[in-house]
Amino acid sequence: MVSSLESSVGTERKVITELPGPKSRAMQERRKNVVSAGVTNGFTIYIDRAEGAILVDIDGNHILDLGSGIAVTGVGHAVPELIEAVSNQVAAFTHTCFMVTPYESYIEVCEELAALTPGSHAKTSALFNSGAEAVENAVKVARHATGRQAVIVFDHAYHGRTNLTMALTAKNMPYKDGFGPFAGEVYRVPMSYPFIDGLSGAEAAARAIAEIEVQVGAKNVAALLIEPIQGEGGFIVPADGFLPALSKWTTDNGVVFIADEIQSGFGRTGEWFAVDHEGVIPDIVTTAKGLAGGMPLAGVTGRAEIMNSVHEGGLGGTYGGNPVAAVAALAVIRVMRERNLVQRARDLEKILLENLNSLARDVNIIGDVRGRGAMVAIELVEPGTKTPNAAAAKGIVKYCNEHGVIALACGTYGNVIRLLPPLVITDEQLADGLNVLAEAVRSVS
Ligand code: PLZ
Repeated sequence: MVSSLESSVGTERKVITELPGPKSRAMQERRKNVVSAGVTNGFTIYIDRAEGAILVDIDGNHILDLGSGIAVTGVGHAVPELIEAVSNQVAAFTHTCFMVTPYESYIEVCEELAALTPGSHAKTSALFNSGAEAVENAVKVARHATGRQAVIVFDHAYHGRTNLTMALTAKNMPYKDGFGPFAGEVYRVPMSYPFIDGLSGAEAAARAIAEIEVQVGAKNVAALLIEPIQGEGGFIVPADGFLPALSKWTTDNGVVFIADEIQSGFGRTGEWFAVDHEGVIPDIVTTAKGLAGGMPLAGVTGRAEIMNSVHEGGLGGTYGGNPVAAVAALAVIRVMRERNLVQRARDLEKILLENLNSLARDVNIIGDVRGRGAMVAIELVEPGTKTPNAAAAKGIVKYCNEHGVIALACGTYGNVIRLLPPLVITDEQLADGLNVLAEAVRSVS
């Protein structure tokens, strides 16, 4: 399938076949013979090209993307600056392996990560390919730096699908079931989940800390690893004060505070990083997804004395910080700055929260509306209760998909619909998407 870069996709959602269309259905049949059944698709429309917030499928349908490939294409699809940077780099060289013969763009990305991540202390970074790989390496570094082993993680956490990160991830199905044994020295404590537990941030932190001290012992803890806003677990925004209290406890106890900002970072929440909303300064930050606009790149950025405590040659990998991905990240950062997309995320928050809160007043199955920036969700419940309503979430996603809107479900109980639009989405596009979502919610109410 050859796409023409010149062809203009336009900005409007346009559904011209039933969805998935006939060509996508045929493609789905074809894949069954050769693609592992273990890899599934949220929505089996096959994509031909994309621009801004619009995906065009092989049947010619124009689909509105409210998922950004799970928070990756924050700058939108087919960004000219990114196309140019990547094309030039492909022509210059695609790979040398940074560990063999280095190049400047790797250093530039690390300079940007040092500047953008919270805190003015000296920082160094190492680059990898995927979020899971970044999290694994952050844990490796924390263990090496502290000489301790235990890692604290939270209920509802998601950190990846590799062996260590499966252990760090909370949810069994589909991530862990039958894939053990899992890595050891991982301890899970309760998250702050205001809609469910009603606790203040200080109370929820005290509860978590008490469990750590009783069941693990502070002096055994290498790292406390947390998503400042949980992603896959249900867009759970902890109560104010929870993250600062945990951060203080880690500092007091020589524990490395690792913020997994793979989903919540890179401008998504209306700050460069979600911890910035509460002035928390992590010892290590993991990044991926939005960092490179769709090219595989991940970063581990932390206090220089922690990151540099690792012996020479202790960190690396063939492709980590690949030059094509590195220049893509530099282009993304330039576009984010020039187009003021962090501020745009705040504007989107206003529209999203206003709209969804008003919808929540009209129907009886939305228990909670929450999120920051362009990372906002609704939690679906049985009417008048806090009991998860996964069937409603499923019905809503299906309705949206059939009407040409990509919306993603998440949550430990599968009852949360999350919106992660590209930050470049127009007001008109967002209004259109929210209309479809409202129809979807009403259709299952
Ligand atoms: N940490 C906070 O959100 C990836 C997972 C999709 P990788 N989330 C999307 C799926 O079902 O596999 C994620 C994340 C947080 C780590 C990761 C892992 O990042 O790039 O998928 O390895």
